[in-house]
Amino acid sequence: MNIENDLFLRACRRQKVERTPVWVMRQAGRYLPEYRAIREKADFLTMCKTPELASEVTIQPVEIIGVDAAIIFSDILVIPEAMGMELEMNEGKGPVFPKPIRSAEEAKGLKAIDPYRDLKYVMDAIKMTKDALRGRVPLIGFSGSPWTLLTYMVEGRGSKNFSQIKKMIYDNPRLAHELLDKISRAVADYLSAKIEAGVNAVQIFDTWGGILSPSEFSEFSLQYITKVISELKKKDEPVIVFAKGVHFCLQELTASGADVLGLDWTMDLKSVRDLTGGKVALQGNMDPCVLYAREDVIRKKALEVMESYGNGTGHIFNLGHGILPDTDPENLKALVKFVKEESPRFHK
Ligand code: 1CP
Repeated sequence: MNIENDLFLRACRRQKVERTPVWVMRQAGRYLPEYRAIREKADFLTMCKTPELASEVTIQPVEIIGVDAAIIFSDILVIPEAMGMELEMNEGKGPVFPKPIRSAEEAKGLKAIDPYRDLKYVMDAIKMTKDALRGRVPLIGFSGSPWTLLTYMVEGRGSKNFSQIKKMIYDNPRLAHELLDKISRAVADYLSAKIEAGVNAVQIFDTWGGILSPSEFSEFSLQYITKVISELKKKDEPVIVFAKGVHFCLQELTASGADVLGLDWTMDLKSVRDLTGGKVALQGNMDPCVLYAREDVIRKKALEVMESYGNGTGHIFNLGHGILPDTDPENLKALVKFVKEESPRFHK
């Protein structure tokens, strides 16, 4: 099916665009009253597993905010669940694996996944969403990186100092590598199935890459991201890698096979553009907290991001991490409108 507004896909491929495309990470979520209305009636995992609900909240930001891409509603933690780990989504406390994996014994129960069977609900949600979008904008599929998934599987929940996963990489690196290998297989199969089901691009979230030193990042995260990308069955759909806090490894990430690097707000787009030599497109990178400010501040900061990238294609406007749940949707609307109005002059 032809896509009516394909600015996002053209920018990913560094082809000419009339203006800078814009979407935001976590755009389908709690900051939207329309999302909360559905979430009141169903718990989070039920929403993920009910294609009608997942599809409805995926489309909300396209219709309400006017973003240039949709991202399928789900979570990165559905993979460990499909591999056999019990997952609880506790109200207010976030996701928890009550039986984290910290030893070879505990790792034995992890299964290889068949995404068409174990994550069929995601594929069904993608197909339903593609139908409902009727080609208005592209649909993005995503996964956690093997490293970020392992972090949750070992810690059992969000963490402050990541002591359990770090203990594993120093005390039993062989086990960490065995697990990362297994997870990489699952991620590659899962993303390949999502592409087959109809997503137009995929994003790999390496939220916790930045807790590692440069050499450990190469060994425990980058290596496996590269493996996943090389094992995708279809190669036409752009691959975005968002690795938070890895300013030390951007050139190496450029060689991972990614088409686009997602950047957090601690990096300067111009420097990264120079460093990566136009080999990849860049996505980002306004601090999500700017959306707490008045509209004139939001405009000023958004303009700084666009000016920092400069002229020409290859920039996808986004935040430097997910939008926060207490953001006023009106402020996001104003941001998206501003990027649409202001960006054509960077593409003359
Ligand atoms: O109560 C609720 O409604 C649940 C809140 C919520 C939502 C809306 C969670 C639990 N996950 C999601 C959706 C989600 N998660 C999307 C939706 C698509 C979109 O609109 O972008 C995506 C892409 C994710 C990805 C995700 N989940 C990441 C990577 C991105 C990031 O923000 O760094 C991570 C780390 C998770 C784990 C997770 N799931 C949920 C929470 C609260 C967390 C963070 C846990 C923690 O570290 O404490």
